[in-house]
Amino acid sequence: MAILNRLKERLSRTRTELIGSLARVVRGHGCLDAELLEQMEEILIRGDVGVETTAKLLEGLKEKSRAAGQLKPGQILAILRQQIEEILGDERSKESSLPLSSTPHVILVAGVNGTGKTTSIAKLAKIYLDRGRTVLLASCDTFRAAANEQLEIWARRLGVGMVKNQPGADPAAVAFDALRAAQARGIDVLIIDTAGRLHTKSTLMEELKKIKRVIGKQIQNGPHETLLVLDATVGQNAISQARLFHEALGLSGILLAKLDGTAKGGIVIAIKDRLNIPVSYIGIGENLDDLERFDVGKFVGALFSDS
Ligand SMILES: Nc1nc2c(ncn2[C@@H]2O[C@H](COP(=O)(O)OP(=O)(O)OP(=O)(O)O)[C@@H](O)[C@H]2O)c(=O)[nH]1
Ligand SMILES: [Mg+2]
Repeated sequence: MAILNRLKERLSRTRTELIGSLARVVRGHGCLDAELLEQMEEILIRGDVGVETTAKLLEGLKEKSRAAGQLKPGQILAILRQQIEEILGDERSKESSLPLSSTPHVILVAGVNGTGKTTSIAKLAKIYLDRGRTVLLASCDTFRAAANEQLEIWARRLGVGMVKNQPGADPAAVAFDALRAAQARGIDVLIIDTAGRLHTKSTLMEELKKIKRVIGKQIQNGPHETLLVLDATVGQNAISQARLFHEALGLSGILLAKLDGTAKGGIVIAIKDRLNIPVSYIGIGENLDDLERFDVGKFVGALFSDS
């Protein structure tokens, strides 16, 4: 219960401004007509559910109402909730069992600058440490001089090792060294931080592909996870970022950071509906404990409570 309350509190802006507003107009209006549908559309789009996914949700409502006759407000909201749950699918939380496919289990973390990669990596490391796993971090953001330092601070706080090189070094070479070190030390999980921005000479995608290739040569099926960190506050642009990274890297999941403090949490629904890439984790704050495995039931439950 405490966990649900925390999630509810962190998602409060989306809960009140998206789901709460929908509930208010539905209850205030009383019946599903063109005017209500228009109001709902506006709220859904403002909450970043996206044009296509919004149209799909409202079409579903219209269909149900055609089949079942005039819907009561409670029914409208229940159908909406059910449709959102259907879009989000049945990804249940794997809270207690984070399977490790290999030793080390290698997680490559990518994303454009400022989305929350480094912070999220620290939180992810904490999740594994809390489950008794050993963790090594690799600082492959060799673009920014301060990047090593930033990850190093987290590594120190977490009490884990970190592999780095000089700014300007080849990120793939750092990844290679880190993997070697993880293998030599028998580390369970290697998490690789990467740059969000690069020199104009090379493209970010080529750099990331190279890191992936180098790891794949060194360890079977590596990297075992390729996570894209998206900033939940940037709006629909997150969808195009995800498309580009998925095309280049083949993502295993999305880590959606900064869901706290935004009213635009509808982006979760848009991501799943438009891209069909699982949202694996959500970031709900700036502290080490503020990362959760995404759980549809918990997420929808938190959003719809009080509505
Ligand atoms: N509120 C909130 N802030 C977050 C969350 N995740 C990250 N941040 C903040 O976002 C800012 C950027 O985070 P970083 O981890 O440095 O992002 P980055 O992607 O590594 O940035 P670059 O290395 O510059 O590309 C920091 O101020 C973080 O505290 C989150 O879930 N919630
Ligand atoms: Mg960073």
